[in-house]
Amino acid sequence: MALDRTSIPNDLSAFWMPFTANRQFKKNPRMLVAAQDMHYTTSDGRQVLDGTAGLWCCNAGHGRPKIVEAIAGQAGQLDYAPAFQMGHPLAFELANRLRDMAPEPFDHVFFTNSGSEAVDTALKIALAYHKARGEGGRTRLIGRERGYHGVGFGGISVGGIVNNRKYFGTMLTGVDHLPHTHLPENAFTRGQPEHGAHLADDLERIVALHGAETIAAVIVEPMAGSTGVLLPPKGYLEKLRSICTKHGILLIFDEVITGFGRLGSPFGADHFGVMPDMMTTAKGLTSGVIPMGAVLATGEIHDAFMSGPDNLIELFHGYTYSGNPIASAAGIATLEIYREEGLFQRAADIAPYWEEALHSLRGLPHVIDIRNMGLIGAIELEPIEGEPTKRAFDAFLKAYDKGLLIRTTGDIIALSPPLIIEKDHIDTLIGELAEILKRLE
Ligand code: PXG
Repeated sequence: MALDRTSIPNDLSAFWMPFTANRQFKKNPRMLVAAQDMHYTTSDGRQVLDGTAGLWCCNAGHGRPKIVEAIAGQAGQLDYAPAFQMGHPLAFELANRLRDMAPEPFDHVFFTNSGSEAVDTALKIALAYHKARGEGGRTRLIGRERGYHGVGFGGISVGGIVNNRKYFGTMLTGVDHLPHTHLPENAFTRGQPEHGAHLADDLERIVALHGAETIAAVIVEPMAGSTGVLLPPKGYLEKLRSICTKHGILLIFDEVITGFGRLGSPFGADHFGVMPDMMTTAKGLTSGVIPMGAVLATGEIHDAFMSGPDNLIELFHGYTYSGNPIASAAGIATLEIYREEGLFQRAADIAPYWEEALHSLRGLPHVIDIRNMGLIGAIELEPIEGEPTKRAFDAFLKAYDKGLLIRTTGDIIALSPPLIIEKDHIDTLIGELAEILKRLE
């Protein structure tokens, strides 16, 4: 008989929950026990509309039979194969499909298990790439204020979110940060804001300060998600690209959120028409079903490692689960769903409706900014004086009670629904949210 896993366990103490107010949660837990398409089911039997694709990851929606069958079939066929000095066909297959989906210069794929690992991998490849080319003096890494690049030491070092950094010592040394791109004059912009391309020029200041020959890479999210949806001003990414090229610095786009259709294109690089040298991905790669990440690199980067005797390992890096068979099966099935259902185009097609709906919240109490791009939206609320984050978190709790899953960061409500969302889901999500905002203290 199947175990009943739908009731709340009677002891919640052992699980130390990530990025969670553990004591508050355990007093009043919010438990999800099932999911299908656009909805979660809670332990008390309620349907909750998924306004966030889980954590920005379930781009194909939930409970997709093709992915479920691929995982189950692969678990029975080949559950695990050693990742080092051994191979299995599905990892190669998935790498090929990613190469085919990615913009042209990206023809090599390094698998990881998460976005954090993808970021650390890309930073390490950048350092080793320069060393392989005889420019081992390029050791500095440049991130950006308010950037989120996961929680590994590399990621928090180049990241720019103070609470993710300040408890954890000195992190990597030799890191500098660009200013973030969030300017008050861009409030209520639809899509890319007008003002702020000049903020990329700060890279020239950093180069002048340290010397280009000491800088390995710049890493940015093409659109910063986790920190509250900060959009790149028009011309900004182009400037970063040209300054990096001018000084021989690698440009890494962290596409963990912007990859796999979130902006209506395969990657943010396609959407913005700016090509970095590496892209980090995760989340939507398997529609969140199985942990997996990947770094996509250009041939130029890959080939720089391919010298010396054939029997030497070229890159001393990898994970036990790099290209895991079950994750690979999930990834292949996910990419097939995206292609068969045209989900990236679908996101692009519904984006104008999404934009209109979001901006209809303008003028409601406490709303100080609304931002959107692709199937992403952010509603920024005026913080309660002396109690930052409380107002948005109250909205989150009220939304959950009303059957909506939203996400908050600071006093910003972030929305990123599965790409299968229909117009009536948008009406429900935004309509209910409007009612909540009207009654918020
Ligand atoms: N880079 C970016 C741009 C991300 O958004 C990571 C790296 C790290 O990925 P992993 O798989 O190691 O978590 C992320 C993750 C949120 C939220 O609600 C965002 C993330 C994770 C959890 C919550 O904003 N982004």
